[in-house]
Amino acid sequence: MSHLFVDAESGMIPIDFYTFATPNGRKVAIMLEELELSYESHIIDIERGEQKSPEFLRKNPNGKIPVVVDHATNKTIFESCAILLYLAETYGPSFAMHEDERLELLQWLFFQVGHIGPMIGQLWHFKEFASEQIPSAISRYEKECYRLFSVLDDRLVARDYINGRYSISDIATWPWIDAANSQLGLSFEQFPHLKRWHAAISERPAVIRSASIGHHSPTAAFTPDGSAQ
Ligand SMILES: N[C@@H](CCC(=O)N[C@@H](CS)C(=O)NCC(=O)O)C(=O)O
Repeated sequence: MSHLFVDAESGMIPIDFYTFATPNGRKVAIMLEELELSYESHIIDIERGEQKSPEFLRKNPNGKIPVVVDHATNKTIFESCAILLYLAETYGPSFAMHEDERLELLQWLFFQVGHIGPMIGQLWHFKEFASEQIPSAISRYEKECYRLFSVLDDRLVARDYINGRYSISDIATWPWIDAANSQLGLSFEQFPHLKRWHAAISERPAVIRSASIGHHSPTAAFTPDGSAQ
């Protein structure tokens, strides 16, 4: 496994991670922690619109977190699943997939990007943030979220993880399922395999450590041994 440390001469942390405490930010936080990379996290307060500042738009023209700037390779990457793929391919041999696994992995990664995130995101909006309560919108998205829960539950009947072994499709999906359950009150009662998968990932040390990243606190830099700088 590649480890990046603070460059002794420049004192520079190789990876800058721009984030906020949301499911898309959490995915990348989990991955950085799983890989034990050295990085510095920077809060971009999306409630105050910091993601639309000219400086941030130069990093992501779509004006959303998360973004990773890797000074070791001189790359700036937006879109959380592109970041996961980049980190897996660049620093995570244990996350690399054989060619025959790759196509299946991509399908579940795109399933997360195209369905899980947007549907749970819409439910979140209509349940928590909309200026008026629209029961038909809440019921439409809740029904669709439970349908997606059942797709995942079926997939997990005969597998520990979405692609068999723990992979970036789990890392991409878990923060949304966790938020749907803990923030939006969606129940796992009818979905025992999803519940077991959720519980197993919740216990991973990297996932536990990632919970504090993106919340307002003094900017912290994390090193492979977990200490803050
Ligand atoms: N498809 C994007 C979605 C990113 C996204 O929606 N980020 C949200 C937070 S989870 C955001 O920055 N929202 C602020 C805004 O839309 O202005 C990804 O996966 O990175």
